[in-house]
Amino acid sequence: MRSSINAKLYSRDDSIYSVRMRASTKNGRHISGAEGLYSRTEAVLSARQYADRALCHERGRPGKVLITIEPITEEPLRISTLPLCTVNNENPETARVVAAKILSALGIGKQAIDAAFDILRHSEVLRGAAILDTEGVRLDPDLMRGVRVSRMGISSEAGKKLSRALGRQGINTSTVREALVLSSKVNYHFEVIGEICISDNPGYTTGYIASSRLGYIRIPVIKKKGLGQGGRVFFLNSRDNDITDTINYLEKRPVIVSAIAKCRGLRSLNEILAELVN
Ligand code: WAQ
Ligand code: MG
Repeated sequence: MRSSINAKLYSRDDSIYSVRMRASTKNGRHISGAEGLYSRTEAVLSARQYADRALCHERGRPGKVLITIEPITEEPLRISTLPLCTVNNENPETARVVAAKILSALGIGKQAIDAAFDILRHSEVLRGAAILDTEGVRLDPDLMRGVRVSRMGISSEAGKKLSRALGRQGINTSTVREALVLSSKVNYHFEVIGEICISDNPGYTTGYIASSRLGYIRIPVIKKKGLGQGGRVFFLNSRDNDITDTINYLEKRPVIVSAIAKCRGLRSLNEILAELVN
Protein backbone atom coordinates (compact mmCIF):
# COMPACT_ATOMS: atom_id res chain seq x y z
CA MET A 1 0.00 0.00 0.00
CA ARG A 2 1.28 3.48 -0.79
CA SER A 3 1.83 5.45 2.36
CA SER A 4 2.84 8.79 0.91
CA ILE A 5 0.93 11.12 -1.36
CA ASN A 6 1.98 13.07 -4.40
CA ALA A 7 2.63 16.42 -2.73
CA LYS A 8 3.34 18.18 -6.02
CA LEU A 9 -0.05 17.29 -7.40
CA TYR A 10 -1.85 18.23 -4.20
CA SER A 11 -0.10 21.55 -3.64
CA ARG A 12 -1.69 22.97 -6.80
CA ASP A 13 -5.03 23.14 -5.04
CA ASP A 14 -5.64 25.85 -2.46
CA SER A 15 -9.21 24.96 -1.57
CA ILE A 16 -10.19 24.10 1.95
CA TYR A 17 -11.86 20.82 2.85
CA SER A 18 -14.12 19.87 5.72
CA VAL A 19 -13.20 16.38 6.97
CA ARG A 20 -15.54 14.68 9.40
CA MET A 21 -15.57 11.29 11.06
CA ARG A 22 -18.33 9.51 12.90
CA ALA A 23 -18.00 6.09 14.49
CA SER A 24 -21.03 4.27 15.88
CA THR A 25 -22.03 0.82 17.08
CA LYS A 26 -24.10 -1.39 14.81
CA ASN A 27 -27.18 -0.17 16.71
CA GLY A 28 -26.29 3.41 15.82
CA ARG A 29 -24.97 4.46 19.24
CA HIS A 30 -22.29 7.14 19.22
CA ILE A 31 -18.70 6.01 19.89
CA SER A 32 -16.54 8.84 18.63
CA GLY A 33 -16.38 11.71 16.18
CA ALA A 34 -13.91 14.25 14.88
CA GLU A 35 -13.92 17.15 12.45
CA GLY A 36 -11.68 19.83 11.06
CA LEU A 37 -10.85 22.10 8.11
CA TYR A 38 -7.79 21.21 6.06
CA SER A 39 -5.88 21.90 2.86
CA ARG A 40 -6.17 19.08 0.33
CA THR A 41 -2.87 17.46 1.39
CA GLU A 42 -3.81 17.66 5.07
CA ALA A 43 -7.32 16.38 4.28
CA VAL A 44 -5.93 13.08 3.02
CA LEU A 45 -3.67 12.67 6.05
CA SER A 46 -6.38 13.66 8.52
CA ALA A 47 -8.88 11.21 6.99
CA ARG A 48 -6.34 8.45 7.66
CA GLN A 49 -5.77 9.67 11.20
CA TYR A 50 -9.53 9.85 11.81
CA ALA A 51 -9.91 6.26 10.54
CA ASP A 52 -7.14 5.20 12.93
CA ARG A 53 -8.79 6.97 15.79
CA ALA A 54 -12.21 5.46 15.02
CA LEU A 55 -10.90 1.90 14.82
CA CYS A 56 -8.77 2.09 17.97
CA HIS A 57 -11.08 4.03 20.27
CA GLU A 58 -11.16 3.31 24.00
CA ARG A 59 -14.97 3.60 23.98
CA GLY A 60 -15.30 0.51 21.80
CA ARG A 61 -15.08 -1.05 18.38
CA PRO A 62 -17.42 0.54 15.83
CA GLY A 63 -19.99 -1.24 13.69
CA LYS A 64 -19.70 1.60 11.19
CA VAL A 65 -17.26 4.44 10.49
CA LEU A 66 -18.27 7.28 8.22
CA ILE A 67 -15.68 9.70 6.89
CA THR A 68 -16.86 12.70 4.88
CA ILE A 69 -14.57 14.93 2.82
CA GLU A 70 -16.22 18.03 1.41
CA PRO A 71 -14.78 21.17 -0.17
CA ILE A 72 -15.73 24.43 1.54
CA THR A 73 -17.09 27.17 -0.70
CA GLU A 74 -17.72 29.91 1.85
CA GLU A 75 -14.79 32.14 2.87
CA PRO A 76 -13.84 31.16 6.46
CA LEU A 77 -14.11 33.57 9.36
CA ARG A 78 -10.69 34.09 11.00
CA ILE A 79 -10.59 34.20 14.80
CA SER A 80 -8.19 33.88 17.73
CA THR A 81 -8.09 31.10 20.33
CA LEU A 82 -9.48 31.83 23.76
CA PRO A 83 -6.76 32.42 26.38
CA LEU A 84 -6.11 29.19 28.28
CA CYS A 85 -5.27 28.28 31.87
CA THR A 86 -5.78 25.44 34.36
CA VAL A 87 -7.65 25.95 37.61
CA ASN A 88 -6.45 24.39 40.85
CA ASN A 89 -8.70 21.46 41.70
CA GLU A 90 -8.50 18.36 43.91
CA ASN A 91 -11.25 15.87 43.01
CA PRO A 92 -14.60 15.48 41.19
CA GLU A 93 -16.57 16.84 44.16
CA THR A 94 -14.55 20.06 44.38
CA ALA A 95 -14.67 20.27 40.56
CA ARG A 96 -18.44 20.47 40.72
CA VAL A 97 -18.16 23.41 43.17
CA VAL A 98 -15.48 25.15 41.08
CA ALA A 99 -17.54 24.68 37.90
CA ALA A 100 -20.70 26.02 39.56
CA LYS A 101 -18.83 29.13 40.78
CA ILE A 102 -17.42 29.88 37.33
CA LEU A 103 -20.74 29.33 35.56
CA SER A 104 -22.62 31.38 38.09
CA ALA A 105 -20.08 34.23 37.73
CA LEU A 106 -20.94 34.18 34.01
CA GLY A 107 -24.60 34.78 34.86
CA ILE A 108 -25.84 31.23 34.45
CA GLY A 109 -28.61 30.28 36.89
CA LYS A 110 -28.50 27.41 39.40
CA GLN A 111 -31.21 25.47 37.57
CA ALA A 112 -29.21 25.64 34.35
CA ILE A 113 -26.04 24.50 36.13
CA ASP A 114 -27.87 21.53 37.69
CA ALA A 115 -29.46 20.67 34.33
CA ALA A 116 -26.02 20.74 32.69
CA PHE A 117 -24.57 18.33 35.25
CA ASP A 118 -27.54 15.99 34.78
CA ILE A 119 -26.79 15.89 31.05
CA LEU A 120 -23.04 15.42 31.55
CA ARG A 121 -23.59 12.53 33.98
CA HIS A 122 -26.23 10.75 31.94
CA SER A 123 -25.21 7.25 30.89
CA GLU A 124 -26.36 7.76 27.29
CA VAL A 125 -23.75 9.98 25.62
CA LEU A 126 -24.91 12.52 23.06
CA ARG A 127 -23.13 12.85 19.74
CA GLY A 128 -23.24 16.64 19.94
CA ALA A 129 -23.73 19.32 22.57
CA ALA A 130 -26.90 20.14 24.49
CA ILE A 131 -27.95 23.79 24.37
CA LEU A 132 -29.49 25.40 27.44
CA ASP A 133 -30.73 28.90 28.13
CA THR A 134 -29.63 30.65 31.35
CA GLU A 135 -32.60 29.14 33.23
CA GLY A 136 -31.86 25.58 32.13
CA VAL A 137 -34.43 25.18 29.34
CA ARG A 138 -33.18 22.85 26.62
CA LEU A 139 -33.22 24.70 23.27
CA ASP A 140 -31.75 22.31 20.68
CA PRO A 141 -34.35 20.32 18.72
CA ASP A 142 -32.98 16.75 18.86
CA LEU A 143 -32.59 15.74 22.52
CA MET A 144 -30.94 12.41 21.69
CA ARG A 145 -28.34 13.95 19.38
CA GLY A 146 -27.51 17.50 20.43
CA VAL A 147 -25.76 19.91 18.05
CA ARG A 148 -22.48 18.84 16.48
CA VAL A 149 -20.09 21.76 15.88
CA SER A 150 -18.26 21.40 12.61
CA ARG A 151 -16.23 23.25 9.99
CA MET A 152 -13.60 24.65 12.34
CA GLY A 153 -9.85 24.42 11.94
CA ILE A 154 -6.53 26.06 12.61
CA SER A 155 -4.06 27.50 10.11
CA SER A 156 -0.73 25.66 9.94
CA GLU A 157 1.14 28.71 11.23
CA ALA A 158 -1.20 29.19 14.19
CA GLY A 159 -1.12 25.43 14.76
CA LYS A 160 2.67 25.49 15.17
CA LYS A 161 2.45 28.45 17.51
CA LEU A 162 -0.24 26.76 19.58
CA SER A 163 1.81 23.55 19.82
CA ARG A 164 4.75 25.54 21.15
CA ALA A 165 2.64 27.44 23.66
CA LEU A 166 0.90 24.29 24.92
CA GLY A 167 4.23 22.43 24.93
CA ARG A 168 5.59 24.95 27.41
CA GLN A 169 2.77 23.90 29.77
CA GLY A 170 3.30 20.20 29.04
CA ILE A 171 -0.15 19.82 27.50
CA ASN A 172 0.46 19.76 23.76
CA THR A 173 -1.95 16.98 22.77
CA SER A 174 -4.47 16.76 19.93
CA THR A 175 -7.20 16.48 22.60
CA VAL A 176 -6.36 19.90 24.07
CA ARG A 177 -5.71 21.53 20.67
CA GLU A 178 -8.99 20.30 19.19
CA ALA A 179 -11.02 21.24 22.27
CA LEU A 180 -9.52 24.74 22.26
CA VAL A 181 -10.28 25.23 18.55
CA LEU A 182 -13.85 23.98 18.99
CA SER A 183 -14.55 26.15 22.04
CA SER A 184 -12.97 29.20 20.38
CA LYS A 185 -15.44 28.86 17.50
CA VAL A 186 -18.40 28.19 19.80
CA ASN A 187 -17.72 31.06 22.20
CA TYR A 188 -17.04 33.55 19.40
CA HIS A 189 -20.79 33.61 18.75
CA PHE A 190 -22.45 36.56 20.50
CA GLU A 191 -25.32 34.47 21.90
CA VAL A 192 -23.06 31.92 23.59
CA ILE A 193 -22.33 32.79 27.23
CA GLY A 194 -20.23 29.76 28.02
CA GLU A 195 -19.60 26.07 27.58
CA ILE A 196 -18.84 23.15 29.87
CA CYS A 197 -17.21 19.95 28.65
CA ILE A 198 -16.35 16.58 30.11
CA SER A 199 -14.72 13.99 27.85
CA ASP A 200 -16.63 10.76 27.34
CA ASN A 201 -13.34 8.85 27.16
CA PRO A 202 -13.06 6.78 30.36
CA GLY A 203 -9.36 7.58 30.67
CA TYR A 204 -9.57 11.36 30.18
CA THR A 205 -10.51 13.16 33.37
CA THR A 206 -9.73 16.83 32.60
CA GLY A 207 -12.71 18.92 31.54
CA TYR A 208 -13.11 22.62 30.90
CA ILE A 209 -15.36 25.66 31.01
CA ALA A 210 -14.93 28.10 28.14
CA SER A 211 -16.37 31.57 27.69
CA SER A 212 -15.46 34.76 25.86
CA ARG A 213 -15.27 36.56 29.22
CA LEU A 214 -12.99 34.16 31.13
CA GLY A 215 -11.32 32.17 28.37
CA TYR A 216 -10.70 28.43 28.35
CA ILE A 217 -10.36 27.13 31.91
CA ARG A 218 -9.16 23.53 32.21
CA ILE A 219 -10.53 21.66 35.24
CA PRO A 220 -8.44 18.63 36.28
CA VAL A 221 -10.18 15.55 37.75
CA ILE A 222 -13.64 16.74 36.79
CA LYS A 223 -14.67 13.09 36.76
CA LYS A 224 -13.50 9.77 38.22
CA LYS A 225 -11.24 7.70 35.97
CA GLY A 226 -13.04 4.86 34.22
CA LEU A 227 -16.38 6.60 33.62
CA GLY A 228 -17.65 6.57 30.03
CA GLN A 229 -20.00 9.48 30.68
CA GLY A 230 -19.38 12.98 29.42
CA GLY A 231 -20.59 15.56 26.99
CA ARG A 232 -20.83 19.23 26.21
CA VAL A 233 -23.34 21.90 27.14
CA PHE A 234 -23.53 25.36 25.54
CA PHE A 235 -25.29 28.11 27.49
CA LEU A 236 -27.11 30.59 25.30
CA ASN A 237 -28.43 34.03 25.93
CA SER A 238 -31.34 33.71 23.58
CA ARG A 239 -34.19 36.19 23.85
CA ASP A 240 -36.71 34.55 21.58
CA ASN A 241 -35.47 30.96 21.86
CA ASP A 242 -35.22 30.76 18.08
CA ILE A 243 -31.76 29.33 17.75
CA THR A 244 -31.85 28.34 14.07
CA ASP A 245 -29.19 30.93 13.12
CA THR A 246 -26.95 29.96 16.03
CA ILE A 247 -27.17 26.26 15.15
CA ASN A 248 -26.41 27.11 11.55
CA TYR A 249 -23.29 29.02 12.67
CA LEU A 250 -22.14 26.14 14.92
CA GLU A 251 -22.66 23.43 12.32
CA LYS A 252 -21.98 25.14 9.02
CA ARG A 253 -20.01 28.40 9.22
CA PRO A 254 -16.33 27.77 8.34
CA VAL A 255 -14.11 29.23 11.06
CA ILE A 256 -10.32 29.12 11.11
CA VAL A 257 -8.20 29.95 14.13
CA SER A 258 -5.35 32.10 12.88
CA ALA A 259 -4.11 33.76 16.08
CA ILE A 260 -3.13 32.39 19.47
CA ALA A 261 -3.97 34.01 22.81
CA LYS A 262 -2.01 33.46 26.04
CA CYS A 263 -1.58 29.88 27.32
CA ARG A 264 -0.98 29.92 31.05
CA GLY A 265 -0.45 27.23 33.70
CA LEU A 266 -2.14 26.65 37.05
CA ARG A 267 -4.20 29.45 38.56
CA SER A 268 -6.47 29.67 41.60
CA LEU A 269 -10.20 30.14 41.15
CA ASN A 270 -10.02 33.52 42.89
CA GLU A 271 -7.32 34.76 40.53
CA ILE A 272 -9.42 33.70 37.55
CA LEU A 273 -12.66 35.22 38.78
CA ALA A 274 -10.94 38.48 39.70
CA GLU A 275 -10.45 39.08 35.99
CA LEU A 276 -14.14 39.14 35.25
CA VAL A 277 -15.02 42.62 34.05
CA ASN A 278 -18.68 43.47 33.86
N1 WAQ B 1 -19.74 19.40 18.63
C1 WAQ B 1 -20.55 19.29 19.70
N2 WAQ B 1 -20.34 18.44 20.70
C2 WAQ B 1 -19.27 17.66 20.62
C3 WAQ B 1 -18.36 17.72 19.54
C4 WAQ B 1 -18.64 18.63 18.50
N3 WAQ B 1 -17.87 18.75 17.45
N4 WAQ B 1 -17.38 16.80 19.76
C5 WAQ B 1 -17.68 16.21 20.92
N5 WAQ B 1 -18.82 16.71 21.44
C6 WAQ B 1 -19.48 16.34 22.69
C7 WAQ B 1 -20.09 14.95 22.62
O1 WAQ B 1 -21.25 14.93 23.40
C8 WAQ B 1 -19.05 14.09 23.28
O2 WAQ B 1 -19.64 12.99 23.93
C9 WAQ B 1 -18.45 15.04 24.31
O3 WAQ B 1 -18.51 16.34 23.72
C10 WAQ B 1 -17.03 14.75 24.66
O4 WAQ B 1 -16.27 14.66 23.47
O5 WAQ B 1 -7.90 20.94 28.03
O6 WAQ B 1 -12.07 14.92 24.33
O7 WAQ B 1 -14.28 14.28 22.10
O8 WAQ B 1 -7.35 18.92 28.69
O9 WAQ B 1 -14.55 13.03 24.33
C11 WAQ B 1 -11.34 18.28 26.85
C12 WAQ B 1 -9.92 18.72 26.92
C13 WAQ B 1 -11.43 17.09 25.95
C14 WAQ B 1 -9.65 19.36 28.24
C15 WAQ B 1 -12.81 16.85 25.56
O10 WAQ B 1 -14.21 15.52 24.28
C16 WAQ B 1 -8.20 19.77 28.32
C17 WAQ B 1 -12.96 15.68 24.67
P1 WAQ B 1 -14.77 14.27 23.49
MG1 MG C 1 -14.53 11.16 23.35
